[in-house]
Amino acid sequence: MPPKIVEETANLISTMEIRGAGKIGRAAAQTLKDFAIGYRDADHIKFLKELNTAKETLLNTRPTAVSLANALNAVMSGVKGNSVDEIRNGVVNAADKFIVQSKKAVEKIAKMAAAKIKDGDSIMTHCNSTVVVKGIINAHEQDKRIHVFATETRPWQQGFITARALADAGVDVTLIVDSAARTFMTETDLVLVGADTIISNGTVINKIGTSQIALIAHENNVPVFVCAESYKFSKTARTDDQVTIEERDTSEIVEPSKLKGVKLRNPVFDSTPPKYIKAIITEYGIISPSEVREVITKI
Ligand code: RUB
Repeated sequence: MPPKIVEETANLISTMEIRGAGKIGRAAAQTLKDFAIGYRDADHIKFLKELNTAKETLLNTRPTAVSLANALNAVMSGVKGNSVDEIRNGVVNAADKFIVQSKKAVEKIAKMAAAKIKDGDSIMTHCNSTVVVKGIINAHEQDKRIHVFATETRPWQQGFITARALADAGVDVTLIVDSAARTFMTETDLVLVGADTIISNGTVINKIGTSQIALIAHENNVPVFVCAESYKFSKTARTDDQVTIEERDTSEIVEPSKLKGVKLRNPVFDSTPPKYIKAIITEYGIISPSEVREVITKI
């Protein structure tokens, strides 16, 4: 049985109260740290076993964002020594390091994304990405006159979170339904989206519908920029079929009794091929999708 604190975070991630690839990674790292701090037994072998169970419990919450696995592995890489104290210190230090670096990366990428936005630009974004929202707000704070199309993002409506955050910051934002993306792409100068997982061939896995938006952007010669911290890069997946696309309960789409006899599917992420992506903005700089492989070997 995983400890209560781990079960609680796992539950918050599964039910999407904690959501978004970066936040999921940081919450998981923080939880392993809190578990280690609160551990009271003196048996270090038992501690290691329980740490691994905690890690697996957190890992099994959502399958698509590699940021979760990368965050947990970063924390577990701090495990060394033959006593509970040594192991605890290692976990705490590694978790702190991951969280600090992750937040720094978000700030750095947001600055670079803001620099891509010109005065007068109209931006389209999909879902809710912390780093994208920060980048847009940065550009607005630089007194650039900008406008944002935020897609609703069915079925969870994360676009509402994006639109609310931008409006609260004073950004001129219009919420549109997902199927209006093509209609408004003709008024869009650039697309900014986040990522859950980036694989070595430059494919970006993000919220379902991202690939349609990227395709429409491509048709209209509108550049698509993906904002992604390096812990969203997968060191193992070589093709997109090696990444599990999460399928959530279909009751998120419609109350099942309303459509008796109708099959429903609810995949919540999709893959955007590299040819539809202008560049990926990372804390190490702005790279083309073809450079992902090289960056992965360095991180
Ligand atoms: C969120 C989503 C976001 C990425 C990036 O999906 O697809 O675009 O996770 O977010 P969900 P961030 O709501 O299903 O978790 O930039 O905040 O890491």
